[in-house]
Amino acid sequence: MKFQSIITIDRHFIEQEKRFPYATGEFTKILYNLSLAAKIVTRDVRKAGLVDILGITSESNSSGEVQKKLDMYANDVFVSVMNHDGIVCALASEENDGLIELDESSWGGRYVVVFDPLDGSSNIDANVSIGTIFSIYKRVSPAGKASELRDVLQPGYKQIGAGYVIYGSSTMFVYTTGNGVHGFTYDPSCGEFLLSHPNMKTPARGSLYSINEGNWVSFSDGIKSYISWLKETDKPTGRPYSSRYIGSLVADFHRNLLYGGIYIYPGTEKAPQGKLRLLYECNPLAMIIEQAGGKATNGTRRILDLVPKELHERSPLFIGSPENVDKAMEFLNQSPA
Ligand code: P6P
Repeated sequence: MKFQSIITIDRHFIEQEKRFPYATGEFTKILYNLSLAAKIVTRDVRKAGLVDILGITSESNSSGEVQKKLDMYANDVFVSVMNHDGIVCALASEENDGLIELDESSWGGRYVVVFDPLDGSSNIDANVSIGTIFSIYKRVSPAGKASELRDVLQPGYKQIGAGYVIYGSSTMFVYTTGNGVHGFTYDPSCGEFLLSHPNMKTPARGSLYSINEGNWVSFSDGIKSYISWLKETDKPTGRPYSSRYIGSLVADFHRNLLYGGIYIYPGTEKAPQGKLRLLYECNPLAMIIEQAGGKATNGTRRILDLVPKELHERSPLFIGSPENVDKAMEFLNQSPA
């Protein structure tokens, strides 16, 4: 029986590292630690319905969202594996108000990790796919001292790595270090992430659109015109498009990355800057989509060019196939916001 070449994620990390002649292996260790945390979280997400980690806590996070036990557990897992060998000097998470306190042994760390440990957690009890999203930067503050907020408030184009884990019908780890996007599917029988989607590319145009149309009344005229245009019948442009929105960013993003289309979370009356966070949702997915040939804007500017001012700041997000994002921008730029 002829075997496909079986490439584990660890082997892929090492092969990617060869592109950097002076690599010390520290960056690779961060990727390894992230994949280890993903294996631990996937084990507990899979049995969430069986043990008492479903349901809600009395806590809420920096955005005032009630925290699900599983997302707090996931946060602890990622923090503990990241805070292990002094390579990371600064950690920031959706679940923590400020920078996560790391001990003095981390002061020599040269890297920064920003993450959303379990996005879409409001869907946990309904067994809907959820995800982890992460970004990796080089520190900008002087080494040997405690990290500073400026280490995490970097524009997205400074990311040296980004990715997500989707806990769906199978668990996948999808990442980029600026050399294409690569997807690995978890095989629980051997406890390995195996390369299943090498060099992922999103279609130039797709016919899926993802937006919460429940917010229709607060959409700008440009967005209303664009969505209405998608619903018209026009065979040459593949319209009407299909609406697909599960309300779990990683699941909606991953499907559109593979099939083509656009995901939109615009400003609304309730959230004028949109609901999604720039640092640990928009930026990592924007790096992934650009590496896969797609685009990501906030409606006027490239997401990766935005300079964050606050840790949990939000941004409108238009992300997906390049032709779909360009068409949406045409409508937005025709009508006043
Ligand atoms: P809405 C989940 O809470 C989340 O942050 C994303 O995963 C998801 O895409 C979005 O919010 C859904 O928001 O307002 O449509 O329910």
